[in-house]
Amino acid sequence: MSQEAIETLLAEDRTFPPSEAFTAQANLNDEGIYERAAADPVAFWEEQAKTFEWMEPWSQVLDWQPPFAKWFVGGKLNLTFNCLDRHVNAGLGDKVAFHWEGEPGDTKTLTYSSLLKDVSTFANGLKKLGVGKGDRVTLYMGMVPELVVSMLACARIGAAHSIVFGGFSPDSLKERIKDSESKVVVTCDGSWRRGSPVSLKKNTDAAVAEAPTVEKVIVVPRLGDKIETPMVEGRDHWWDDVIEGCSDECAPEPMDAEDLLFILYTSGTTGKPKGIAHTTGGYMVGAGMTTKWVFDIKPDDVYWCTADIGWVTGHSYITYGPLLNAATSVMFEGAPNYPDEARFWQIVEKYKVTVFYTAPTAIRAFMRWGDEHPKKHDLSSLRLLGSVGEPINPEAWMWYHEVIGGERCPIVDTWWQTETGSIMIAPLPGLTTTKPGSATRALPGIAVDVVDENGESVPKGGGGFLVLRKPWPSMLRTVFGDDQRYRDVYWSKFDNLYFAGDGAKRDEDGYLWLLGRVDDIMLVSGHNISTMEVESACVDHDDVAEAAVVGRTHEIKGQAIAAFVTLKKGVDGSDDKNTEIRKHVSAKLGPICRPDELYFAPELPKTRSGKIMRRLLRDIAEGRELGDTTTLADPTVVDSLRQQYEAKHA
Ligand code: 6R9
Repeated sequence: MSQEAIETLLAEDRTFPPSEAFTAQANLNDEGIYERAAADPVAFWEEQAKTFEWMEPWSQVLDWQPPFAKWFVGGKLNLTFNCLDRHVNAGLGDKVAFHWEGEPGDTKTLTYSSLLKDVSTFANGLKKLGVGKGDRVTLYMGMVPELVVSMLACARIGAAHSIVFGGFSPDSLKERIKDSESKVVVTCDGSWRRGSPVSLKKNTDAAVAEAPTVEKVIVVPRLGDKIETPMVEGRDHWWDDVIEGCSDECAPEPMDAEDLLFILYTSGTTGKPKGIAHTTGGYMVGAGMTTKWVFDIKPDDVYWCTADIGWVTGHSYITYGPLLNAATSVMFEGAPNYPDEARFWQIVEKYKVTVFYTAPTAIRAFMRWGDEHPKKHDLSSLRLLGSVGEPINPEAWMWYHEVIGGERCPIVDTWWQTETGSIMIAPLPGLTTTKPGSATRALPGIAVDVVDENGESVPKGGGGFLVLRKPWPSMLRTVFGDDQRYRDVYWSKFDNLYFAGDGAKRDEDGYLWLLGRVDDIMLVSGHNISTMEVESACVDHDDVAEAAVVGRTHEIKGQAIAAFVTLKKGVDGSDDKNTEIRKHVSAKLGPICRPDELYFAPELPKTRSGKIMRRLLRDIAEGRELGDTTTLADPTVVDSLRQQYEAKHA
């Protein structure tokens, strides 16, 4: 990192302490919790675990044989009992668990007692089809209530779910079904995508044709006669036929704390996707507690996480975390810009959403679409805002704070991963003074550090690799079926430290600034420069909506900086504008960080979960063949960028 760039970043002097009123009502408002947790993390997590209901107590809190952890050893529990029965037994049966809103505007209300019945009924249906404890079930569905019901039904009977995002191709689905050796696939006939019916069943058929472990396919009718749905005799069953005649009571299967709860595949830059394995007890404690602390969930809240359940954010913060806290949530099937760009704000107003959790990519899109959309709606119910998935640029943070939060809502920027299971770094909204762009500090009980190449902590003001020094309850236990890969990817860079793959910096106050994946850090004339900071400086220019920055090989400097920029609505991408933006970056971060090349792009290449794929831009900037593009949300985006790039370099 260049000295100028460090100084600029650390010069972020806007700070936002929680209001006294927020602190007074917050679930956590005693600063001492950090110290107590750090003094004895194992005892701290044991105390948290006791807030849930167990069928049998554990004999040991943590058995740590690096890098393999067992938490709450010998403890028995059922996660769905804690998500559902526990609340129904406490008299909350009529409380709304989900306000479900379909893309076309159809709605459903699921209460805690109705959800328990639906889960139990489908659990019995799965049993009838031969699914039992230890089996795996792949769920390839849209954002319909049956998806939540299916995941919980699996957990009810001790089968592990493996959810594959409904936007993935038949090939990706096939790979994941085969790796998990799933016995059953639950899918939908199709799903709505911006007003058009999209078939899911046909993709499932193509995948299952080459996945011999699958015995049964269960199909949820979402689109009905809007789409053609061929059924294979003997193998395929409609959802309604499966549950026909099933009892709505199903005793929760006693699960060992370390029994597999789910597998979720993450695709890295190379190799086949990794099946991240999470187990029952530790995951429950992590997802449950962080929801309570970070989102400050109260009985009257209406909480909305806009993620898809196909990603870990949806697992932990749509399904398990909120249900563990008896929360009322919104679950939304559609897109933020269909039928128009105000759809999210219309939903916030309709359900009087109080806690709202979304991603920087969405926030930057809202900024680009203009303030008029949120301004049309009453957002005064909001009291807390969250962000996840990528570093949030200070500019986007400020917009979120002002335009969506009306300057009154604390923002929790939450850093975590599929592998960590639950949030690791985030403000506690009643305690932490926030700074735009910083995820602030590790949660109580989480031992985050920033280290150099040798695994030594860097001093305040320095940057390096983000690591976790101690095991935590919701950590991944392994890569499904591949312990060696688990060691290699996460535990081999440093001895006994979990390496997250992200770069980070710690400022003089000890605040953490996430810099993105370490592969995305550039080396320009001997200076480490994070793509993230140059992007933030680009977005800081009034006309820029979004930016992606990569390094490309340069004979003299080692790497040269190339920036790909989308402009706000109505701004013209002239040569003058190009120079102006590059100068702006130079003025903010120092001349060393000034992009050598800047391209205007109508869209940036992103994964289906909204993360910018810099790897592909690097391929374009280096004039290389494009690597794997199967996880791209819109493959045409890279073709158009490549043409532009080649035209300029011809
Ligand atoms: C939850 C989720 C994990 C990667 C992670 C990091 C990036 C997530 C972030 C963030 C900066 C944040 N990331 N949250 N970077 N600030 N608040 O996104 O899981 O899909 O596994 O991605 O996402 O690079 O390593 P996953």
